Amino acid sequence: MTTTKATEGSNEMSRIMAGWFSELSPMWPGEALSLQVDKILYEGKSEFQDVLVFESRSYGRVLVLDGVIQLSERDECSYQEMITHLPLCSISNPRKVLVVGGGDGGVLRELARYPSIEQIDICELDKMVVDVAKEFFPGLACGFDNPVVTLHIGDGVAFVRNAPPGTYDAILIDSTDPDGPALELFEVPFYQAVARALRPKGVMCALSESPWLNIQTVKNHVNVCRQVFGKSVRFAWTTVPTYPSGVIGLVLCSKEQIDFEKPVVTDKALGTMRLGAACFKRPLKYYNSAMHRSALCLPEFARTVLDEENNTSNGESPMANGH
Ligand code: SPM
Repeated sequence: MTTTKATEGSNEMSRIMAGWFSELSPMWPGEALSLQVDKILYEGKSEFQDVLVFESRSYGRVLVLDGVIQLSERDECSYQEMITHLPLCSISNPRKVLVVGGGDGGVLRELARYPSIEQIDICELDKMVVDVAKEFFPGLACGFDNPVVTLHIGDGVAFVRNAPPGTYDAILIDSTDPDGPALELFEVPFYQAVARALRPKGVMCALSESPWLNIQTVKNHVNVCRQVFGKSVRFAWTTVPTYPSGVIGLVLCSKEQIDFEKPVVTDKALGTMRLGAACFKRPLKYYNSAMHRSALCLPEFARTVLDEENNTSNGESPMANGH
């Protein structure tokens, strides 16, 4: 979740007023999601960021970093399942996976559905995120109970840069937004390091931006990935009601040509979790094979901007910033 050292100050715009948390940011000017707060459970300041956990009236517990909602108990499934299963269902028998960020453990939990995985490295910058997840979000942090998981606390960019070439079948970038601390994770040198750390048929999936919020940011991100991965780059999206605009983008890349629209693992294979000695049924809540295919279909305003043939100019889309 937190991946690189903070370089800028935290977002001090978001606030709790009259019992409502409102999420304000220059990244989404003119709009703010508000959630009614039943109880503040935790407020802390780590070396890197402000950490807040509250019990909301309608979405269960909510984790906020530097004023930006990272997850709620009610809708976290759509993000964690899609960022994990879109790439993992696109390859056969993954053995080694790297998670950059992801300190809440939700992506690790989803990886526990793949019996072939024998090594998961996770590099999270902020130990406080892991500690807070273990205390307040056991339904996500259970992902750390998997004995194949090794937690590395440190800078995700440096970790990827130092990984031996050709190590991972999949790399999942579960970061904060493309602003401030996580900015490096949206730049060419980072993706070059990711490509180097992947095995030849390896896949990557990274948090991107909502096409409704800023299609220009999405276009830049996709173009950065195309500079490294060529044609094997697809933009996908999922719904997250507690993220601004209710939609979040994901970028899928592979080192060799992969047809991301045709998953090679079906949802039927993902209903069982193995966390150490424990093996139990845990049905998926959001992902299924049809959602996989539909996540790659884009609304016309986004398709025309992101399609490779239309994507060479630097002209700003009329939908930039959602206006
Ligand atoms: N494992 C869950 C971590 C969530 N990481 C992504 C957080 C993104 C939050 N902001 C979304 C707003 C749209 N830019």
